[in-house]
Amino acid sequence: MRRITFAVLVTLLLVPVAAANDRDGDGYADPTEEFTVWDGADAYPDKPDIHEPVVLTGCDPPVATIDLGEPVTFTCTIGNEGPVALHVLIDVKDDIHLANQFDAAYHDIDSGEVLELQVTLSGLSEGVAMAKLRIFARANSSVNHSVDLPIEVTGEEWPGMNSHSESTDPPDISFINGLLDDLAIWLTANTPWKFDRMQAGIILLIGSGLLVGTVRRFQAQNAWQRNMDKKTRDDRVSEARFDEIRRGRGHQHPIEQGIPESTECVMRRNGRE
Ligand SMILES: [Ca+2]
Repeated sequence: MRRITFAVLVTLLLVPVAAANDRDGDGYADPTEEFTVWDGADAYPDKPDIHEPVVLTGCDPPVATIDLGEPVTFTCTIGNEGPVALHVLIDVKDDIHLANQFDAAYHDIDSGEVLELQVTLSGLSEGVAMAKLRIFARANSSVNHSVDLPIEVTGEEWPGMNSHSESTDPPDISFINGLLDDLAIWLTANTPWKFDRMQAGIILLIGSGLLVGTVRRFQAQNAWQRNMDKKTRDDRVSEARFDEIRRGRGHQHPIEQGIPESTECVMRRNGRE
């Protein structure tokens, strides 16, 4: 009985080991579709002296000096040196002096493939900062590889910040503000009340609304007048036609009356004759 229990225990202990292949015998199972390097498999299944995934990294520029608000973009390459495809999580750990604009994401890197990423950070406060590009190649382990991104943030405000914001903002805003300021000054000078830019804007809005209303009314009146003119013209034409017809009938009537009269006269005349 004891021997049977021992045999069962030994078999149970050996089953998982026997199920997972370990070609180089370093204690790390060979990667399969179900159990990948990400899950903890051997990244080098044919080398007994190595099992952790190795990535080759580099970022350009190696060092950067930026002003407050100024962005810097590093071009980083992550190459998979191993014989097995890797599934990795890449993020950027920022610093108190930096604003991070890099979105962490998962990537698949084939054996021998080199991934290229753009990492953008900008200066938040003055100081010497150290951002880190981090590559996690294992699900249940700490950072597998990291690249230092040393950045010095000066106390100066980046001059490009204003030109940048000006180029992104609609340029006509300041122009309108200037106009409204002029209008406010004019209104204050020419009325008993004091006007600021906003009030001037409201007045301009109401004024333009009234102007549009007036123009529309004027256009409507014009159209109506034109129609009336046309109508009276048409009326005059038709009246004239009626007159002509009336007059025509007037002329014809005596002629029509005249003919029988004249015939009668002729007949009478004939009868008398
Ligand atoms: Ca190995």
